[in-house]
Amino acid sequence: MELENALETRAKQMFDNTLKELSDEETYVVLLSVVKDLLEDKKTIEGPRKVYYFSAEFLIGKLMSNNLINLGIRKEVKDILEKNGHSLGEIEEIEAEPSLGNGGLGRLAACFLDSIATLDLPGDGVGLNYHLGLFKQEFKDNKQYETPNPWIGDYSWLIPTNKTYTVEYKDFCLKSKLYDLDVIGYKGNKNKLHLFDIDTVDESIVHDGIEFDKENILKNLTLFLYPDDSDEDGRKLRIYQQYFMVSNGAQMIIEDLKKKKLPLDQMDKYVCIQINDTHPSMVIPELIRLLMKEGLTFKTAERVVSHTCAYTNHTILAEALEKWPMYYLREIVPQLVPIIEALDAIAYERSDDPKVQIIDDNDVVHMANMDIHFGFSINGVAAIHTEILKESELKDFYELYPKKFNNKTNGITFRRWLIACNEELTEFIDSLIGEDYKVDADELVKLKEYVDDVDVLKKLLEIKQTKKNQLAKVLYDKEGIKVDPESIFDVQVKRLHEYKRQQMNVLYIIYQYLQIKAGHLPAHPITCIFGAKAAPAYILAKDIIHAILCLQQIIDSDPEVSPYLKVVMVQNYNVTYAEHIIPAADLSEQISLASKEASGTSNMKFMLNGAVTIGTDDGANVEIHDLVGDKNIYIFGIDSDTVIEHYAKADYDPQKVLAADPKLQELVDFLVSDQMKEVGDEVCLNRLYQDMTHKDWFMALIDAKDYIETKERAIKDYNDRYDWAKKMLINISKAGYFSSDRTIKQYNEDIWKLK
Ligand code: 26Q
Repeated sequence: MELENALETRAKQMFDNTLKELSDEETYVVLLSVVKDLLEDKKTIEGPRKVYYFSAEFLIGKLMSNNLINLGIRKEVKDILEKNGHSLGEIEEIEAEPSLGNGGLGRLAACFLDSIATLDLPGDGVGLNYHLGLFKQEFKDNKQYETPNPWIGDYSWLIPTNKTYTVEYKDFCLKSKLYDLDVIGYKGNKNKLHLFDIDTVDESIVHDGIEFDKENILKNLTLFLYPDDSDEDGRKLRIYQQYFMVSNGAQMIIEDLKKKKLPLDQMDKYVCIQINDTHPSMVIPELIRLLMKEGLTFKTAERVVSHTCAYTNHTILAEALEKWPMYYLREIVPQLVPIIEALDAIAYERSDDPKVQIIDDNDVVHMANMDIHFGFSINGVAAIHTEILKESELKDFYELYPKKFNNKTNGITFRRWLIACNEELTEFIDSLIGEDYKVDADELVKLKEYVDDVDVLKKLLEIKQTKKNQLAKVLYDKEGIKVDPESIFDVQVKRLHEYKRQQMNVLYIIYQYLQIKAGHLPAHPITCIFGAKAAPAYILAKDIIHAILCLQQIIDSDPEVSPYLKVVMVQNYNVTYAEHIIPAADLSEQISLASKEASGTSNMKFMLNGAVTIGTDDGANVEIHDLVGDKNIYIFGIDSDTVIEHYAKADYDPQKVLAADPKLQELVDFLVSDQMKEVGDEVCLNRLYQDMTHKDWFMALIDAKDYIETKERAIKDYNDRYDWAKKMLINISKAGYFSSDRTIKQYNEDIWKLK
């Protein structure tokens, strides 16, 4: 009643109307305003020690549904709205998604904030308030085009604060403005996500898609998430952004300690900074610099910062490890240069091995190296990933600092990835094992008791069908595409990258297409669903998107094939889309080249929603495999040791693989067939063909045969519906391990030690 009154009163105040009479947009604004007030009233989590999660990305997604769930009022709000002629689902649609991240790393940061608050740990996020999130993707002529993706309208969750700091660059100073977002724990108290911004950002400088003047820092500093780093101005802007984030964050932390009259030379007792990949690494020299300004000696400042900062590594791809030429830093943040040089000298004293230097012989700064020398913890994000770091990529560091290395297998928040996106499954699980699993995810193992219960299995299949029907509607509404909800939904959604091997999935589709043309129908009709954005300057990734879209068109216009095979690549895959797609998936494609996917997190989301994984023994797939056993996952491909050996010996040659397998050659040749060229761009298709047949750096061809055979087996198995439902149930029951609550407990026990 209280809530209903609050909504009515706000409707009157804001729109001089009753809830019933409001438009959906107005209803959203009223609800937003009331929920923000409820959040404001929540207690802030406090404690003797606090973690600050520094990250260039927080891919938070829409917030309404999540906030309602965590406040424990979703059902009540839904009922009130319904009574007044509104649907909560439709109201939630109105919110613009803040796409403040590229993919896994940014989404992980968002899941972590949810779990930190849920576990009642004091911990805030520190990042940037990008005005335009990751570009919006549109398809035209079977190609990707990028347009701006604004999310901050007249009404948003952002809370303007009076906090402001001065950030110094070589030639000018910028005054920051801090916006906060409340992060509420599940039925608990709150922390904050601090997003720094400047007042002078000018969205009107964007033209021709997402082009803009990269040199005008005053107008562009927080304009975009990660501007293109394919040219020098883009890379420099990245440094401006990163320094802005870390300097503001560091100043805020010091100000807070001073306000509480805590000794700065013991900062490590009160504060822990988790550095999310190398993007915030400049926080190390910046904190040292600021502490020295406060009167600490370099030695004391270096010691205290080294005990405050911890680093998470998310990749072993060499090209993604940030290295900045010293001359960039001299040009942008010269005040950090003497500090980095002093740190480099200390590192050199500890080891003169060139592989562990901070500044290399070419005067380039290796950010990860600085983190490892001057952080107290370094962690990988899945067991196999951490082992690879220790045994190969960061071996020399591991020998130097064995105790600093630890693993923290990633996790996902069940509040968003089950409770919010799959109400049907949530209610069913509640009815079987109660609600304790929502705060203790391991409780999900209790579902195993039902593995032979035909009624339970039947209901699981029914729920999956419901989610597939819902997705079919979304695909029709958003893309104008009709899919058969009775077909297998085979889903690969993730950033487009060669190592993730969407191109291998393409070969499977070609295989299936040719099979059907030859009169061999698949064991069950299949809908291959893709969602992926390619970095604007990543040519080959765009070529792969092009190939997928061409195949989509060819298959769609072929009545002989389309009843059995369908390809759908959705436009602008984002968190909101994921929330529709993942609950509807039957097969989860996790097919990276073994050793290359640090963890993956969508694999966990699919599993939790009852999809069965087809994948390589890579990243967290390895742990999923261990948990569910061979019968409940489809593993294929060469293992990570073999991959690492091929790279070491440089002996992989796609031509050899093709020469030994004429059928595979036929599939690859289809990429440049007349049929493809009729609907596609010859240049793009030839380029992809050349790369796959002469380079294939991520060895798609080596695994293609095994992949195709394994997928055929999965599709056959799907027809034994009860046996498949058992696999679904086992996957769900074992997903508890992948709750980010577990991950955060481990971060806290081993690294942060907050309480
Ligand atoms: C680096 C230099 C210059 C420009 C951009 C970048 C850059 C930007 C984004 C480098 C990396 C990223 C993002 C990486 C990422 O999302 N990694 C994923 O992290 C997930 C969470 O740990 C893992 O599950 C995935 O396996 C990993 O790919």
